[in-house]
Amino acid sequence: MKVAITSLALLAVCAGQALAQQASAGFRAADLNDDGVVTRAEYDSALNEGFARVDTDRDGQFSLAERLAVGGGPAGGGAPDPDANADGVVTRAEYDAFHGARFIRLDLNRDGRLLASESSGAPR
Ligand SMILES: [Ca+2]
Ligand SMILES: [Ca+2]
Ligand SMILES: [Ca+2]
Repeated sequence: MKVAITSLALLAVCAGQALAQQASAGFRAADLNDDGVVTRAEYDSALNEGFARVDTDRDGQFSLAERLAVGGGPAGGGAPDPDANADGVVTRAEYDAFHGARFIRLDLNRDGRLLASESSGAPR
């Protein structure tokens, strides 16, 4: 009986870890120095990286084609969309405003840093 309880507990712990790992893949990518905290500087550098990854023609904005190429594009169903003026193009200003607001939303205790427990992801 004791064995059964132990393995159940173990199972629960493993499931919890799997969930945490799943949720924090983006977080770990943004946490450059691996200290379990994503500072605003680390977040911004992840933003730059993310922007460069999508902006393949390097014109400083995401065209609809560029967004679709990375599986993005206009968000449906009321999901948050960085394209604030809905013209199909995400400018760097729209991108920064969107993710800046996201950082503030994720930073639950308002200390300017994201903890793994606060964040479920890095900038997209
Ligand atoms: Ca860090
Ligand atoms: Ca572009
Ligand atoms: Ca726009």
